[in-house]
Amino acid sequence: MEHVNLDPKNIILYHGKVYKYILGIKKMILHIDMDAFFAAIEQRDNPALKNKPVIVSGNSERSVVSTASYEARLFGIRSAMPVFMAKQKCEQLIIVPGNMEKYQAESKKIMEIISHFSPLMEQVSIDEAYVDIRGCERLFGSPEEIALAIKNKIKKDLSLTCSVGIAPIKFLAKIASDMNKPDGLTHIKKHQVENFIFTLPIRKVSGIGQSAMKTMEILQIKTLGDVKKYPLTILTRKFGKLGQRLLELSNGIDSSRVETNYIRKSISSETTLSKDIFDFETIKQVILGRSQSVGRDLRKKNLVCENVFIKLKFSDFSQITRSKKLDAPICSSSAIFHQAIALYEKILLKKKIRLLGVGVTALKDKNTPVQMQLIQDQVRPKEQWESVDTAVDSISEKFGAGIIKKASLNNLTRRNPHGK
Ligand code: TTP
Ligand code: MG
Repeated sequence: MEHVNLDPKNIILYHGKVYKYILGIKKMILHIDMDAFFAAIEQRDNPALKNKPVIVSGNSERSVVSTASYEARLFGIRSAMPVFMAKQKCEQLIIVPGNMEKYQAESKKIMEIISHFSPLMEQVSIDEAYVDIRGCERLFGSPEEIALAIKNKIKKDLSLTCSVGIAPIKFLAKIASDMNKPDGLTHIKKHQVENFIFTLPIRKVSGIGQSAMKTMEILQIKTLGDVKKYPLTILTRKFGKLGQRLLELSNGIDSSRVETNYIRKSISSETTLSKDIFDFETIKQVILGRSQSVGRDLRKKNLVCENVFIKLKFSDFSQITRSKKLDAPICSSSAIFHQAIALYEKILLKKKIRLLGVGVTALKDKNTPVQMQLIQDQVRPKEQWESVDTAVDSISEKFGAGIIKKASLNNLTRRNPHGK
């Protein structure tokens, strides 16, 4: 569906038709970009910096601004500006040295939050990502609702704001996220695309360098729509490959997709039990059920894990987690089960259990070139477990995940029918 005949002749002759065809694609892309990312983190962590003009940078003669808080931007301070110049623009400017480790850690948390809304996610820098949300609407609502949910979750969990752009084409989603910063939400709807492109200042299109901008001036190309005044031969002569891309974009054609490069950092499954329990045999069976569910999810995504954890919530609602780093990656349900049970057996149980969860972290692509050493099960050799997993997975796929489970699990898992 995404393959479009990009023969420039067709675009020019039939651009109206091609345009319609492109916009018929059921694609809805979100671009999420954190606001004044490094500075916002510093302002969050140090109340003395709140609502103040702050830049993050080195403090030497040669330093440049890495980012400026929105308060500092009011003075005309921008990223990449020499610090001495920033100081001239604002006397009360506060300079904070950067802490890359902290920013990376926050970035990870943000990407993890976003990844829960769609598996089609592409992280493009430390503070921005695209997600293709087609197919997620039934789960999370309209594009605006999804964007708001992402914004709210990031705000609630991390006390940071972001701006989100929504559009049916990737390059427009990025432009949209920049339009109402900070804390913005901008949706370019399908019927607005043609007009939007027509009036979009050409400097807003990424990938146009200074010398190309000069040529634009000479050719009187002020908006993306102006590009259509010229045939492809002239555009490629003047701009090389960029010429063709600009012509495509001016016709609403952006065949670039969201290239999934993000792997969720954890998979887990938990059940609130229909009654609080103490009995080991029953607990074991619940852990088995959750391990099967996690294993199935891992294998479906072609992942392996190097860390297993369990979560227990007790009758008084207190909760604990226990985790174990493994020597080698695993993905079989039995191996996950054995690790989870070993973790459970180390806990001295004093209260009845209300909720049980099993999860895995440190996920990797199964094809990562490490030696796959599945933990041997005492009862069945590894190959047999793998074939059991495959059989269980395919039956679950056909008839639903709940079809295969031990009979005694059935009465236990009714309190929360959605218990994952
Ligand atoms: P940006 O997203 O470009 O900027 P920002 O998040 O600070 O502000 P905005 O609200 O406009 O999105 O970059 C993300 C981070 O990358 C930024 O906080 C600091 C760093 N960065 C640099 O170190 N040098 C630079 O020149 C730029 C542009 C960013
Ligand atoms: Mg940003």
